[in-house]
This record gives sequence, structure tokens and C-alpha cells, in this order.
Amino acid sequence: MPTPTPSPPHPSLLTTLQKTGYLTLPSLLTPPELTALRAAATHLTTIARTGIWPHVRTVGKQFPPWDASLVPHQAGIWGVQHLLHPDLPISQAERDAFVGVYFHKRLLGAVGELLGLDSSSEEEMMTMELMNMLVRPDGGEGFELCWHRDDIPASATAEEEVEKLRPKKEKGYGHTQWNLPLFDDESLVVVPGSHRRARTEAERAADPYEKDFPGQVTVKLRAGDVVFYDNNILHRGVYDAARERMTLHGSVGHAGASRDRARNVLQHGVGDWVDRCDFSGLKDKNQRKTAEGMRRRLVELGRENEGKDVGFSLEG
Ligand SMILES: O=C(O)CCC(=O)C(=O)O
Repeated sequence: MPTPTPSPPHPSLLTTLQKTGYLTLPSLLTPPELTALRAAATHLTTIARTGIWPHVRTVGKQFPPWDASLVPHQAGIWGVQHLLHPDLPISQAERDAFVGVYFHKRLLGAVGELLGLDSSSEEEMMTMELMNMLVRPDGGEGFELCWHRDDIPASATAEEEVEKLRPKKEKGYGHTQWNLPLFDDESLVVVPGSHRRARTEAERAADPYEKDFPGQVTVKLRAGDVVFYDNNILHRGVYDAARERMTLHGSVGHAGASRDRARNVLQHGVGDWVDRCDFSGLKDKNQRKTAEGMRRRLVELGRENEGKDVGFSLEG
């Protein structure tokens, strides 16, 4: 009998993310989880659009800081900030839905792999970071972000890019970032592999809003899928005002990561309220313990940077 050829081993999540710069996992959420999250997200989007919740991303401005006082005079918002904020004027069930997804076991399981953690160290090494939501820009005209890397300015030289993008010695990533859409979503466009190299001459010379970058891929997600991406991959957002979008947008850090990461997280102002977050809705004791540990490490990060002006990663 011929010996069956063994199928090649499945590349790990980490290997895939390191190679391609993004990685999609299907159907992370169950239908009831999706229903609860859509209800919470719809309410939050309404109060953000009417100015009741002031922490928003305003149409026309890509990078923080955003200024909520501009909302009534501009086309509207394209994002809502701080879904874990203790002062969000939403119900306990809505708050619990957001907390539940940020600390979702399947999500944190994948995060742990990408941070290079094994299940025994996961709990002690993950740091809470950001949880925001990207929404349909209201106002009728849509909105586009230019091509960018989240933590390297467009003005960087090729040498500076290479230096910043050089793989670190650690086993996994120092932090990982994800999008989890509550409605089907095709807004994120990436250039696979670009997180490992400097921009080409053509990319540098291109229009920042170029619609047809060589090699670009539109990330197509169904509601409840998740995409992880290296935030220094060349990427942009293209938003259609007529298409519903409520996409949770979060990140989780590795406690041993470089202090540089503090700027990326603290520039969003989370240090001011993280110690008051309410995780009582997490009924699983182990999940709550993980959440409390992750929060504690963010509080410590905030303390180390107390009184320091952490600045902003990008401008515009
Ligand atoms: O809308 C997206 O999915 C991408 C958002 C983005 O590029 C950013 O916030 O820097």
C-alpha cells in the first residue's frame, strides 16, 4: 500500500501574521454574542453622533487628538473611542457586552499566540490597551484615510523605516491589534508583506489616497470574524457613508514590550480612567482574574508615564 503523504503542518497564527502582516479568523462570535453587541454598539453610536459621548473620531481628521466640539459643524464621526470607559452612559448589559468581547476567551487565546505566550504565562503577560469602534461616517460623503503605518510617519527615510520594522528579538509581537466587525466589512485595505520592508520608490511617490496601490488587498470580513494586523503594515481605510459599519477595533500588549508602546496607548488618554473600569460582568472567575491582571499592568504603564507628555505617534 502506498504510504500517504503527510499534509504539511498548519502554519501557526504567529508565523502567518509575521509573514503576511494580517490574519483573518472566521466566526469568532456566536449569533447571540453578535446580537447583544450590535444592540450595545447601535446605542453607543447614536449617543456619540448626537454629542452625548464626546470621545469620537471626527470625519476629516485621521489621527488623534480629535476634537468633539467640531462634530456638529463637520460631516460627523467615523469612530467612537473608549468602549471600556467607566463613564459611558450605557446600560450594564451593554457595558458587559463590550467588556465580554474584549476579554473573550477565543480572542485572547489568539492574542496570546501572537504575543508568543504559552497558556501558562498568558495571564501574567498580557496588558490591557485600547478598545474603540469604527463606524460608518455619517454626513453622506464617506471618508478615506491615507496610506499609513500606525507608528512610523510618512516622512521617515527608508533607513528609519527598516530600523523600526526590524523584527524584535522576542518570540512574538510586543502588542497585537484587531478589527472585529459587527456587520460585514470591506473598509480595510492593506499591502501584504509591507510590514517587513521600507516603502518602494513608487509607494513613496504615490498619491497618499491612491486607490490602486500595487499588491493591495481589501480585507473582506463577515460579521463576527476577526482580523489581526501588524499596525505598521501599509494600510488605509475607505469608508462608504451608505454602508453600515460598526467594527470593534482593539489592541492588547505584552507586558515585556518596549516602553515605546506607552505612547501609542496613552496618547488615547486611557490612563485617566482605566483604574475605574467595571469588570464585574465577567462571571467566569478565571476570566475576571485575567482581566484584572491586564488592567493592573496598564495602570502601572500609566504610572510610569505620569506627568510625562507622551505625545502623538502621527499627525494629521
Ligand atoms: O478602518 C480601519 O479598519 C483602519 C483604521 C486605521 O487605519 C487606523 O485607525 O489607523
